[in-house]
Amino acid sequence: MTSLLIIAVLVLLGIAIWQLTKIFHLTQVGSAANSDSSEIATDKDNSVNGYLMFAFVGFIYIFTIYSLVKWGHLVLGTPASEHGSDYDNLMAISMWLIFTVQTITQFLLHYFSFKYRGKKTRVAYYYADNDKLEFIWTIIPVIVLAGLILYGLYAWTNIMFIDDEKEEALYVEVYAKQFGWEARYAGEDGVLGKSNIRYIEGINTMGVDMSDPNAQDDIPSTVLHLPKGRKVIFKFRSQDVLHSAYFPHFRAQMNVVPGMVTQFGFTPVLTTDEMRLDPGIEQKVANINKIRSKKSVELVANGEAALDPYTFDYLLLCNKICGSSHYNMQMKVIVDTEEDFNKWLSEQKALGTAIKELQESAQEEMPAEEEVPMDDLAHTVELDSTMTTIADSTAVKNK
Ligand SMILES: [Cu+2]
Repeated sequence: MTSLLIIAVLVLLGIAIWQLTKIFHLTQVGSAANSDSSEIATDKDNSVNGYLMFAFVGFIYIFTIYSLVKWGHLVLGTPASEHGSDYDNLMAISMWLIFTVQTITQFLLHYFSFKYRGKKTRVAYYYADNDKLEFIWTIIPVIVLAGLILYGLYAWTNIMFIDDEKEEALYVEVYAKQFGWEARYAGEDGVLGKSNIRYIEGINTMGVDMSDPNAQDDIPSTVLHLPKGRKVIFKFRSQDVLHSAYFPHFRAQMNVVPGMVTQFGFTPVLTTDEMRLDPGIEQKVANINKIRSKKSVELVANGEAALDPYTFDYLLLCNKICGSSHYNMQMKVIVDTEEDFNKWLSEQKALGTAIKELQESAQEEMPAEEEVPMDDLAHTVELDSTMTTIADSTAVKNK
């Protein structure tokens, strides 16, 4: 509210000054100081504008250098996936190209505006066209852009190509909803069971179709564990609105669309522990902890608890503004060695087992006459023809 008032006061002040200058101008009409009252620019006006052009290009250069020095360290650093370096390479080439071209063209634009600024004695030179010149300034961008686009397409197909025949790939479903993520591992059969929003019930929060034999060994998880050096193929589903699964450290992002399955695959190359030892990450962590300890001093002074020190973890973030808590829609990603990953996975409970156990314990607690049917989850809905189509379209087929 205070800032709104300040803005209103500043706007009103601006209007007042503007009106005052108008009144001042009106009082000067006819006086000697304002003899040249025409709207046509004089040599002096043109000179001032010419030098301002120079000043502006100087400002652009200085601000660019300042930005690079001040914020340059905020880039992501070492990529943690196999395709990450290709991606970074493409980004670096594009950025350097744009940077160089813009530095040169901005200088030329502003320099010529200065050099050929208006003068009473100067007459414009009539120059119709020059085929050779036009050919040169058309063909150079064509060649450069074609090269860049071809390289981009090559990198894109390399990154996006998923070989479904590869046996060793790990299939993981990533399920998005307002405002969080869940993961489901395909289990021993390597096939994710069918799923549909209509099957969501109790602990079956992802709507897995428990009548599908492939679904029995599926493993749900609230933390995304990934093995280092093994291709992981993600199948994305959304429960409600459009989300976007964004793994910044792995240079990966894919839209998560309700009613369909999207996919993306990458191979992690650095475990969480290895990434924590990366000099860039160590620097970032030190920075964050410096800010946190400063903040903690304030908090403690106000009688509140101090902040915990930060340790690095990979994150899966939502990168589509999907509602009020979008900013906090994230899931921890842990990259382990293949051994540690397999050990972790073997300790997890399959969804089929978890549901069965829950039903059994519920049955024990209930009196004998009120028996809970064992296939309670399997017969949740009798599918009509439309719903079968939906279920088929969202069914995840891996093999
Ligand atoms: Cu979201």
